Amino acid sequence: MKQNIVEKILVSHLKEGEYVKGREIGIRIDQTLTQDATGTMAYLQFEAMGLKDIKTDLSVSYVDHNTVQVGFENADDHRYLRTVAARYGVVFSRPGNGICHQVHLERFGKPGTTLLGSDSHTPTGGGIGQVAIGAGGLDVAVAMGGGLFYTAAPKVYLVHLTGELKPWVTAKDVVLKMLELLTTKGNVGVMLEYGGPGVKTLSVPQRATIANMGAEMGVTCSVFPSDSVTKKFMKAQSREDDWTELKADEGAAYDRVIELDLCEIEPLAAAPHSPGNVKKIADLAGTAVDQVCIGSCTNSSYRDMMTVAAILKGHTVTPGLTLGIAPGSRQVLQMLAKNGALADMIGAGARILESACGFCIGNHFSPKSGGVSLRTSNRNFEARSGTADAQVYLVSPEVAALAALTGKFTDPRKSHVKFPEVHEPHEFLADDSMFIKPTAALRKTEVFRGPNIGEPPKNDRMPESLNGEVMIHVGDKVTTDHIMPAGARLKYRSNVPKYAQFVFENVDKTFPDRCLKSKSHNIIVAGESYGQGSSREHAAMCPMFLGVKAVLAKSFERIHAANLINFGIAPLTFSNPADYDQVQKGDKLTCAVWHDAFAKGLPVVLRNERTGAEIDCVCALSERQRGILASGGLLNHTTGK
Ligand code: MIC
Ligand code: SF4
Repeated sequence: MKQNIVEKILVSHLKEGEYVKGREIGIRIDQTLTQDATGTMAYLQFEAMGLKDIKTDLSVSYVDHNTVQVGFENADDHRYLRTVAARYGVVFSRPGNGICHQVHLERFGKPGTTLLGSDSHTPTGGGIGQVAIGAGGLDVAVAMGGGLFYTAAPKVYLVHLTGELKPWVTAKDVVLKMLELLTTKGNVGVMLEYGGPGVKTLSVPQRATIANMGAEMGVTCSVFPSDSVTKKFMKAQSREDDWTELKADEGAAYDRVIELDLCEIEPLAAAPHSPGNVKKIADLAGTAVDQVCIGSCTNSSYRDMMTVAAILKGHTVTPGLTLGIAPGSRQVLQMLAKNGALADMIGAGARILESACGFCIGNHFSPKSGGVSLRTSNRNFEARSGTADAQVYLVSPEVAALAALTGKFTDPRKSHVKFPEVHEPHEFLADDSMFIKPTAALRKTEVFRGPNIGEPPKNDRMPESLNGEVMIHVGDKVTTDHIMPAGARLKYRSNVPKYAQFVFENVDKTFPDRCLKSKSHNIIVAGESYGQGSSREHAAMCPMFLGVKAVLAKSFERIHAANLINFGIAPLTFSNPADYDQVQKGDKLTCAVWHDAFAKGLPVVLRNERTGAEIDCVCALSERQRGILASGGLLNHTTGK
């Protein structure tokens, strides 16, 4: 049979199930990555499951999210992560080494392999030809221990690229165009494969930018072929031996083909407050800008940074505007330092930020009240920047750098700045000294647990019957940033009782307290695409801690639905979406056969005690998932509780 790239990788890793579209399959995971914000819980769960050895080819623990370190919490987390990695045989990437996705692409990503990461932008690895998938920490912990990763055999869309990008048009604009076409919802169960003659015109970091923001469309991953461009990149990273060719068979089939002519794309931006709210830079030109932030796992490669340096060189950032630049990795930062580009940035007045997530996760650099911030990152959800009324636009590094000089949105094609011709280097600076690689001696390390490290929370098995109350009724596209804010609250990630006090902080501050006091089983009612965005399993774990037993929504995003199941919360969808309007906050929803609905796969029907109406729910889960729910989550399920 003729296979596309996705099929080649998935079928060669298939260990359970039949490869039939939409059906659950179990695949072997070759590599895993974690970051510190999701990592502590992932390793605590790894330990709680009694796992002792890493069974993947490679597992890496990065520290890149919580590097601000106000208070002891983050530093203690870092020490736990370093010691637990040493103990179990995980590679540890020390703080300062860079953002997980950028560093993984540079040093570890291998074409044709599977990568599972506890971060929703793990699909960045698709730029180098990996099936790279984001998941909750618990799924990653299972994979580290040699367990399979379960997902539905996907629909595969081919994005057929032709032509070549014009000057000033970038990979960011390609993916914003894709977001305009596919939008941020309705793409669950889809993997994107890029192909066609346009692919060879894109470098690996450009491909990675495009694969990175597939997360914003809700696709499971995006994969590029591995070709001579990939080989060149890997050779320049001194990793030529890791290269293999990867291409679709001639005549391979796809569920949909999207034609995209690179010549026709123009500079774009995602306007507040969604990555899918795409506008033309030409139409925004002249709008005043207060802040510019360049970096994040989307756009912080060597070439991005060199382009920015070339634009800034010899100029000064306009008064009243602040420019922050965070090179994506220590490799990039060191190269900029050595070749003088860093001096050009500093000379222009840029504030050089650590090679970490920083501004992107709202950890620092929040804009002023109502400020317009241009960022090269991937998410502009309301309040994510740390300033509730800020207006965040997502743009290319080129557009960002120009705005820093002019103080306004500037169409680069009309500016007087010369287009910087920057090429990929023949040799990157490959210095792995900030990785701690596992050794037999390190396996004797004692694991350090500071006061911020709590136990993973436990859950009861599903109750026999549901005696529920709707504690909150929210609309469409509620993101995990709405459910579980990060930013200043991020430091409580390892302490669930504390972090749970902030569930829905920016939506309804009374939610946690009401849940804890309630005598019923708590229920969340939501619209379309509930749980968009981050993979943070705390958006399920903390509601579980608050006694939430079900989320009833019009639809769910993939990673969040899987996290809900892992933490024993039933993700139910309305059979009839109109029922959404018939349910109100405070309604009592009951179900006499609740546990058995999952244990035996019976239909789930809820009764609204206020109206007497019956609500038919869809609970389209595999037998494995129903078993997990009935047990009250994956930890109980695997430990036999
Ligand atoms: C994000 O971009 O929202 C994060 C922070 O990287 C998250 C992970 C997290 O919440 O720790 C993600 O994308 O999964
Ligand atoms: Fe870090 Fe931002 Fe990338 Fe998330 S999206 S991994 S916070 S840089």
